Amino acid sequence: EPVFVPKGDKAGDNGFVFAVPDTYLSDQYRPLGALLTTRFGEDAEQIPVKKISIPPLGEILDIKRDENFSLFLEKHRHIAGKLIEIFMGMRNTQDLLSMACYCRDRVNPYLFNYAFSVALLNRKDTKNLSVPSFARLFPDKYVDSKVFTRAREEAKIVPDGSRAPLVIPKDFTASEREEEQRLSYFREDLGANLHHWHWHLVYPLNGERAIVAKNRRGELFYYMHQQIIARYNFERLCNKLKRVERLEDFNQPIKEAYFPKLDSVVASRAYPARVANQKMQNIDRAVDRVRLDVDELKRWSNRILDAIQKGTVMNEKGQTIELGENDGIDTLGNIIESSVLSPNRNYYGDLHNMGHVVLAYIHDPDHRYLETFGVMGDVATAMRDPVFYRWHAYIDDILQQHKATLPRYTIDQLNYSGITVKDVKVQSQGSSSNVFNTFWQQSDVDLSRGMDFQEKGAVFIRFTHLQHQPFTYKITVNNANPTTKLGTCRIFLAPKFDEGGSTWSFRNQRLMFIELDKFTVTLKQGANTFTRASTESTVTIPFERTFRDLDTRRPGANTAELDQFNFCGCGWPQHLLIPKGTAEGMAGELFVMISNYDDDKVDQNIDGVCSDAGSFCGIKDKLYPDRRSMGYPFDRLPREGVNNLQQFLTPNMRVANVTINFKDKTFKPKEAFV
Ligand code: CUO
Repeated sequence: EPVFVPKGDKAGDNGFVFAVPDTYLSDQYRPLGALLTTRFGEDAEQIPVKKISIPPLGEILDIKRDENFSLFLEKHRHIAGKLIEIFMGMRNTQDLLSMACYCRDRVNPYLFNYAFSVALLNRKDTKNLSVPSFARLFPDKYVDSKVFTRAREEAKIVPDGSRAPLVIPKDFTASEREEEQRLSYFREDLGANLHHWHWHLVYPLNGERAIVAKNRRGELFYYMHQQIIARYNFERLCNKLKRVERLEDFNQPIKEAYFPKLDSVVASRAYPARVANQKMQNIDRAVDRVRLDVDELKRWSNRILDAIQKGTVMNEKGQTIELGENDGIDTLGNIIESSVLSPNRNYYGDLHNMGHVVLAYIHDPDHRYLETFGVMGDVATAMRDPVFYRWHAYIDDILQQHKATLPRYTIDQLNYSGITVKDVKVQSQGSSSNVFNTFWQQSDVDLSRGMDFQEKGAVFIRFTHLQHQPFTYKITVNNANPTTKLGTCRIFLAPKFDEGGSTWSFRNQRLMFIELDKFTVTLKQGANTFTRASTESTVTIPFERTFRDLDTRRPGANTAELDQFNFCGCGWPQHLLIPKGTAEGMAGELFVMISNYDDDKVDQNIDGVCSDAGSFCGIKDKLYPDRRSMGYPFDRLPREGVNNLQQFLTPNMRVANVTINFKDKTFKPKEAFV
């Protein structure tokens, strides 16, 4: 018999003892009963919940409801792991719902949302449910805090249906005097930050081994973040800035500052700023159970670099594990990040996570000002801060040192006998061949669900973000073999020149290639021409999914159509597929390769959901969909005698010269580029 959430908990029938709550959140407001009804609306849906016995929450409650929550803090990670285990352990969805209701009322909201989302994504009985967009639940992590006052005003005065979208200016965190501000459209992009949050949700650090130990997760940590750095560097060159400098010297002042202008609704505090020229400092914060000397980060780095030199790591039992040609990067990714899969966290430490923590507490390392962490402390907001890229460039450099020890690809490992790429073209409508067109576009997102106010209905926020005109690739391939062959078409893009206007050495340019797409092709004997739309990319998720729920609350919205986009939020946003380019036209090199499918294929059926951003996110509940090392063929140093891209090419590869034209014009929502 379903009843509402239990009141006055007592010993349960399966031996668990309830944590007896003093109050329910809603009980405090019971004297205001009538008001409560209006607040939630008389037509609010009431969901029956089964009465069950549940384990005590214990230390899970150590993170207070009004604290900020960080996956980079060991204490928070550990607690999140516990809560995930509880949600995963519920016998059926009814019990899960009861548990969720019970926790929702007691547990820190970010922690609850994170752990519950991980469980929904990983439980067999819920994995086809959609996880609500994080930006809609916690818009405070994505939107200039000023907008909330305006939103409340708008909602109070204007009836639902007639409200105008609230426009957020494109540049709200700094003026043009700060050159780093040229990259704010990338760092503060809603879709990029949502992708990053979602990636870490799909690949948690703690929790049941089955959830953490996803296929090649350490390698994907390396590759997905390497690609973010490559994309960031590409954008920097578009904006006449040098590639990001890795944060290597931990005693040097950090010249870039960041002032987030975000308020945490849960913590009722502004996210602290990071002023210019601060240095990393030793952390000693009892409240967060974290104490760490900056020197410790260097010690961990040196041990990892030492292991890379030796080609082996040592596990906790003192045994030696080889860093193999194919799986060494996976082990190292888990060591550096670090996840519970690290073979020796005691020795190799927690380098990447603790770097985030030290940078996130740089303004109050010993808690004397009772301040919480800055944006670097949270995967939902970290990409906003310029120092994120400096830190990750440092992490990537270590992983690249491992890649530099690997055998170089031989011509045989690169070539596909009998296959020649004859021609590569990009076509954007209305432009000559090999031109990408970029511009500013506005999009509306309804964020009212994450806002706590009485008024019903939607309040739309209007963002301005980079966008490109959709385009198609047209690729001609000759198959001189006597039979039909299968190949994997791999498409990458890099700037043609470095920041000084010179052509690249292969060693440097290989790190600049951003993956655009990867798909299987069937090659009959002789000439084959195939086309592929930019929207089909296997690194991105569709525009509608980043900005999903866009129209669901507007009259006449096609909710069925939007529902199909509601599954998987992990994936680079389609609107950032192509870097900004320049007004005068930025020269790029589009690289296309057809590799031998026999060496690429992974035998599995990937029909179904969540396969469209496989390159960055893997495929839900499946093996990573490409057997090659991630980043192939650019993940290693070149063979002897190759100094530039042309020398690297084998007949199954081809490079097209392309131009990225940026038009400094802002188009209205859904308005097409003309
Ligand atoms: Cu994604 Cu540092 O790993 O943020």
